[in-house]
Amino acid sequence: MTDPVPAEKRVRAACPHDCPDTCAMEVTVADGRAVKLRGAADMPFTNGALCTKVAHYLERVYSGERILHPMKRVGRKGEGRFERISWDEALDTIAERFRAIAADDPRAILPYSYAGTMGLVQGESLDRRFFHRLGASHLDRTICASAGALGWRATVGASIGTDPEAVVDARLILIWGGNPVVSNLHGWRYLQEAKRRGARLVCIDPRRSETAARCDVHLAPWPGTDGALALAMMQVLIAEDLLDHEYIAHHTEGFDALAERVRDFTPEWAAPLTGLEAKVIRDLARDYGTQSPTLIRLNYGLNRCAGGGMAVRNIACLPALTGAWRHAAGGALLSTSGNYPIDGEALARPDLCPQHEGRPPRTVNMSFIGEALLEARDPPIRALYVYNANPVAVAPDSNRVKAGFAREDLFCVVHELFQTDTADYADILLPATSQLEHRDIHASYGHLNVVVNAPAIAPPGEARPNTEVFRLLAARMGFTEPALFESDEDIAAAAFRLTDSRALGLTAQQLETHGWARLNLAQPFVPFANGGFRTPSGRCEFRSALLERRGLDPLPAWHPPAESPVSNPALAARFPLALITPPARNFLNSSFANLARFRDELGRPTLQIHPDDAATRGLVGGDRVRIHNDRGEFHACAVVTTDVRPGVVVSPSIWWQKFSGDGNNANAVTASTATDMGGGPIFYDCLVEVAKA
Ligand SMILES: Nc1nc2c(c(=O)[nH]1)N[C@H]1C(S)=C(S)[C@@H](COP(=O)(O)OP(=O)(O)OC[C@H]3O[C@@H](n4cnc5c(=O)[nH]c(N)nc54)[C@H](O)[C@@H]3O)O[C@H]1N2
Ligand SMILES: Nc1nc2c(c(=O)[nH]1)N[C@H]1C(S)=C(S)[C@@H](COP(=O)(O)OP(=O)(O)OC[C@H]3O[C@@H](n4cnc5c(=O)[nH]c(N)nc54)[C@H](O)[C@@H]3O)O[C@H]1N2
Ligand SMILES: [Mo]
Repeated sequence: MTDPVPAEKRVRAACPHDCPDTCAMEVTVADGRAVKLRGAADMPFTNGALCTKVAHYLERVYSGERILHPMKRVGRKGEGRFERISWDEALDTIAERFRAIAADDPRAILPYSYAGTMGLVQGESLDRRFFHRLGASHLDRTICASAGALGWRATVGASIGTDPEAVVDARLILIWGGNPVVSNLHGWRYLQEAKRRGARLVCIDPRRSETAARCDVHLAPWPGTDGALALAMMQVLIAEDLLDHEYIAHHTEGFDALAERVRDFTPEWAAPLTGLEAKVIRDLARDYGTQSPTLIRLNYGLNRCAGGGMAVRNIACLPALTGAWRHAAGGALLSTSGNYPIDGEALARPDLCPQHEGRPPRTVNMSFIGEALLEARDPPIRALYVYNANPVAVAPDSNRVKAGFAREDLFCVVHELFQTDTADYADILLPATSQLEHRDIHASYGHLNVVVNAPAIAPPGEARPNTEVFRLLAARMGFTEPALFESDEDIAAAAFRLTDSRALGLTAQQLETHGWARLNLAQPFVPFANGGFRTPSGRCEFRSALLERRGLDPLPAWHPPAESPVSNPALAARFPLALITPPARNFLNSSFANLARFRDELGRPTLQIHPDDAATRGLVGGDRVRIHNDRGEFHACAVVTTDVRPGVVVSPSIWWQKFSGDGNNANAVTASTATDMGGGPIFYDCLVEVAKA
């Protein structure tokens, strides 16, 4: 007699999506089918709740639109017509093409991935090892946060800041370039609690976002001018001596040079640049300099502009001037990711790269994939392997991106759950697993916990995890290094450098049953109360050694937007409106945008425009409009609203082009220009004109 099969089991999971909240989840499985998914009730940050999207994750898992089998292209590139093939044929075809190209120059092969899953196993382990061993071009993963990350690192030293669970005791909170109600919902709960306890919330955002509408004060600067606002705040703090002199003396570097630098950056100077009144700027600085504790929750919205790196750097200087870092609830937070002892080299094994004389490694910037595909020489890109990403929809200047993907001589593999805009251009399309069908382990960039993900159900059809495909491909290529064949369990177990076995306070096995663990940091966690910055000097660097070494301005400075009436009047004469395209609440970048529930709810792409701007163009709400500039155009339905300031238009994103009505999305008009630091894109630094379609 065998034991009866338990009717139901509970499996611990992690939300895989690119969001600071990295929720711990629990899946209920009955007869091999996931029947329920909920936020873990025992994990304080998740607090038993999921966002509107992931609450319906099972619709994604069981969607009839999942890719179930390997396929090869039968139509034209981009047409999206495919025919089923076997895994053997798919893998043989890829290995054969890769071998032939690598015989000439393996750098002609380019992996392309971002954060379709944030898991360390499915996102940055065997994939990296495989392409390293192959000698392929490296991908610089800049598309989201590289400008801000570098501006922060230059100042503070690492992606470390205030404990997001400690913010409840702050008195004044600046929510700067972030929209947590949409993009950091669980973090918003703590900010709301602070408000309940009496904190004043100030939101700095060119539009009245879902978050701005719930704050005490909304300041709407012109996009890309946050750097000027922060400089003016510093000028006021220093001129009016609203400083913590002891903190500055012991824990900062370069104060005298900073004071000299900002002397002329008065609120009167910043007013015409930002579009805010000088008095408003001065009052904000005075509030910031006299309240305590003050918290700045800055986010990546403000780093998607030409001066995005310097803007984040300028803002990161503020809490060191006032000593706000002394308080658990004070300071500033951009990302928590630097707290995790992730063993990047063990995961990615850069030592597997072949050393060829006279053939230096090549790195390609993912944000400008259109240029790379169309213009790269020495060698040109001949093969592309896309996974965890949808570049045709999300990369800037998509007409160029599409032209690159349409190259007949490009061999393109796409590994996906769904037939995205990018998948339409694949020569070989492979079926990928969802988070419920593979193993992983996750760090977070918005809290301080590790979250594990155990497989809950069998993959549908012939879907396979990223790691499994790279193991199979490595064998087909004749590679023999054991690191290319490691199991997901072993990779997960080695993902964190746990030389101090108490770093998590739990063993790997305990973690698997418990599902999550907070990093074993000091409680309360006040990272820079006594200095201890991760910069070369160990101090908060008003004068940055890192930037100086890179030949950049070592001091805070004003880096204007690339496209604005002030910085580029000639362009603004033709395209006077600043377009920003932040995430729609129901989409996660371009993920979920294909699911009927969310697409139907949003209906179609919209463009929010101020009544004055609508009137001068003869537009009324509901009009179909054409948003255009020299790079391209897309269509949307006009929403006339005072939620946007005059001169600014907003189109919540990221739509799939094939579902947008006109075959384009907002990235048809965004620019392939790089940020001042980190080589990131400038999605929110984009001038357009709007007309009736
Ligand atoms: N629901 C949902 N959640 C998400 C995502 C999603 O697509 N959907 N995406 C995830 C990802 S990948 C990321 S990186 C984060 C992004 O989330 P956030 O870091 O919050 O960034 P954004 O949503 O890009 O922009 C936030 C706000 O900045 C404003 N903004 C635009 N330009 C400027 C500017 O120049 N200055 C200032 N001060 N504000 C500006 C926008 O209007 C927007 O309201 O969210 C994650 N969470
Ligand atoms: N105009 C405009 N453009 C933007 C932005 C914006 O605000 N405005 N935001 C930018 C930002 S912040 C970011 S981070 C990028 C995001 O860009 P991407 O990281 O490309 O994000 P997604 O569009 O969500 O595409 C991820 C894809 O990975 C797939 N995927 C998920 N899990 C797996 C898996 O396990 N295996 C495989 N093989 N595939 C998987 C999903 O189905 C999905 O199609 O977009 C950027 N583009
Ligand atoms: Mo992002």
